[in-house]
Amino acid sequence: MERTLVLVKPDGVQRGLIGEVVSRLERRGLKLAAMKFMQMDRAKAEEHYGEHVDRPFFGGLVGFITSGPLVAMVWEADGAVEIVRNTMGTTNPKDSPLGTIRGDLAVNIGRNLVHGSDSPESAQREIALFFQPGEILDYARSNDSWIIEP
Ligand code: DAT
Ligand code: MG
Repeated sequence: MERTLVLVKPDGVQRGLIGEVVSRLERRGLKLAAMKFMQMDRAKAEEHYGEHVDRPFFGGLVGFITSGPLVAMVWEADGAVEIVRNTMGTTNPKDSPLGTIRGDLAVNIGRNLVHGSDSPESAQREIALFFQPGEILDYARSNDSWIIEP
């Protein structure tokens, strides 16, 4: 089953939106595989966002993501990466459709509440940054046949 990394960023924690984000992903039908409340240090943040190192917003982004606690999660589904991305909405909340997390709950690109991996390859890399293999749980979900056609 495909896995993706989701973060409720420090703005989401401060605004009391952890439950809202988790609830939307649960209700969509994604399956939670791992969850951790933590604060990223500078080294981890620079590695996580390494693709953006040369962008003008990199310093602000690293400062923001390390500024307070966040929730890191692994969610599973067939096509989990794409499903999470379209549940989150577009990078800039200003352009994000209503009905998405960013479109409903955010207004600013630098405070867009959530992170979701952008490809299965990124997901593997990012999940390994946040979780040991033993922290990602494989378990039966009793309502699976009502969410996924067997
Ligand atoms: P996403 O988080 O949708 O995958 P991204 O990987 O392109 O977006 O960028 C990572 C984060 O960096 C994004 O969530 C918010 C911030 N960011 C991106 N582009 C930005 C910009 N032009 N100005 C300020 N912050 C930006
Ligand atoms: Mg990205």
